[in-house]
Amino acid sequence: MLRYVTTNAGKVREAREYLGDGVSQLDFDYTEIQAADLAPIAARGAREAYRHAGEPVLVDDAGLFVRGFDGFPGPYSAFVEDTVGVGAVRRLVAGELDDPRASFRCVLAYCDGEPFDASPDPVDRADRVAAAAAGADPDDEEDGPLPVKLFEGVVRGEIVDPRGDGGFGYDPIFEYEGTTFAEMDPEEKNVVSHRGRALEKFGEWFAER
Ligand code: ITT
Repeated sequence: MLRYVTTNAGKVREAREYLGDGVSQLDFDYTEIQAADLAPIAARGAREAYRHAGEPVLVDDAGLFVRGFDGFPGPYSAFVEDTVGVGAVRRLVAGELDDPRASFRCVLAYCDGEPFDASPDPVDRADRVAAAAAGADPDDEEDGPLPVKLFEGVVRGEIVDPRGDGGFGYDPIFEYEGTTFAEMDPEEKNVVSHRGRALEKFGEWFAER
């Protein structure tokens, strides 16, 4: 059984659309390190979740990147949603920027404790260096970083006044080709969304595995 690691039920709903019933939620709050990119956060989370669960895991780290703010809130999207809310992000963009462009990004990180070709870009280099500096043996499964495979999906759109009741998080203020994600049903959103695109890549690779 593949465990989809998240505390967010909205993510699991969308993942099931793609991966079917062979996936179940693992409600595990892994440690989110501070990083400018999602990839190292997801990779680290996948290792921690695998060590916790002992079965194949898929970690989903996502965020909203506003172009005119150099990617803010990005990896801090959950913190910003929990503190000031998505309406404040909309007001900030409307008040400070002439450019409403933004992207949603999702990185899926898979780990099952077995060796395989890691992702082309060794995003966990910093982890490996830190682990080695701390005296870990990178070849020791218990000690060093486990192999992780990453799949990324991106969708570009614009920040708008909130519309729609569906989805979750920033969906009401993210418009894609005239429709906000909150105005789409889950199937429609999955076809174009950051998560749908990452899930598609993962699904193809996992079917081969
Ligand atoms: P987990 O870490 O437990 O998976 P989370 O909701 O905290 O749950 P993230 O750390 O990936 O997830 O935070 C991403 C933030 O971006 C959070 O505020 C989400 O609500 C939001 N988000 C992620 N995917 C989204 C999507 O498809 N549509 C709208 N908002 C999304």
